Amino acid sequence: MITVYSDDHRFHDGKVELNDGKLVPCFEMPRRAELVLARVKATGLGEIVPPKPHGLDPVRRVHRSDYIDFLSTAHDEWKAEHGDYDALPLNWPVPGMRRDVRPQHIDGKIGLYCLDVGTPLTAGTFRAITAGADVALTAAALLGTGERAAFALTRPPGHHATSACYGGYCFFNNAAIAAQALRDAGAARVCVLDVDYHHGNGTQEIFYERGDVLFVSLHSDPVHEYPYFCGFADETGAGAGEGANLNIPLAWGTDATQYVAALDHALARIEAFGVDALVVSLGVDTYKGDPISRFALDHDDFTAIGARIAGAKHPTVFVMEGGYAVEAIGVNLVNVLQGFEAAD
Ligand code: SP5
Ligand code: ZN
Repeated sequence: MITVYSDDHRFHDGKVELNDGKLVPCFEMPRRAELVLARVKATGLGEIVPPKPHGLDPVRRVHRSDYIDFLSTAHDEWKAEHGDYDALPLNWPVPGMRRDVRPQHIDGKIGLYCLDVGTPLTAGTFRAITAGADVALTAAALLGTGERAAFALTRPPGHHATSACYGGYCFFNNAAIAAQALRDAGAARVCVLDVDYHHGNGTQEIFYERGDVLFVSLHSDPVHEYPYFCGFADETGAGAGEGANLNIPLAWGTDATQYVAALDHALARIEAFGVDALVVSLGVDTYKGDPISRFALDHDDFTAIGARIAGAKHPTVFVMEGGYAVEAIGVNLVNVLQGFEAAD
């Protein structure tokens, strides 16, 4: 399997996030991608290629232009107002307040375009996420050249980013950008299968009213887990998208047996829908040693997950998402890819 990778992810390197009421070093760090890359090399998974520049037009297919424009200047505006350190929001337009008056101050804008206080926006964020989108787009394009699968080794992750809101360590929704690119390249029906520990609220929002992109997510039940305010089983899509959204919330402590049963249910739904290509939002924060998560999967279980996904027999783009047990991330993530390859 070809891996697409760019060093530019390093330009996004947040210092601290608010966790459990304390400022702690960011869980989402450059070393994550570096250890995955090292594991790809050590296992001989396949060729590693750089991304091709695609520009922002394919990003505009899933994100609002005013949001992309905001991200492109946000840190400069923050720096001019506050100083040269990471930007974080402090105020939000909750129900009962106004979203229709465009704020002129960066502190207002950042509350409008951000969903949590755990996602520092840094001086290099825009450069990193632009490269990240190129990585996802280059991986998606490989399917059109006859590759059965490709791996977009990218960070920061993407699945919490909605059409016009960042958060959950995510800015550009790389999986959604890849899925849309596959549609635009001629795939009539595409599925995004999200196996990250957290619900992919951004991907869900982007495709919620569309019948051409199925979104299926296995995740920790939002009654007790981030992102808390969506990801429930009764969210099934709307309008033309009714029936094209499947959430499978799972309990804290979910083990491999329970997880694989849920995955088989998800794959059956994908089979029934019928798709031309599959995008996997590949988070490995389902690992038992993850510092912010509460599932119980072990190294070998990731191999089994990859094999199960291969059984769907669709051209597949894997897009890296979460996974914060950094020393284990390379093994866990590449195990999925090796399990997929071995099941061919
Ligand atoms: C892509 C992705 O995996 N994003 C995850 C964002 C999670 N942000 C909130 C983390 C809160 C963790 N709190 C649990 C701490 C356990 N003591
Ligand atoms: Zn996650």
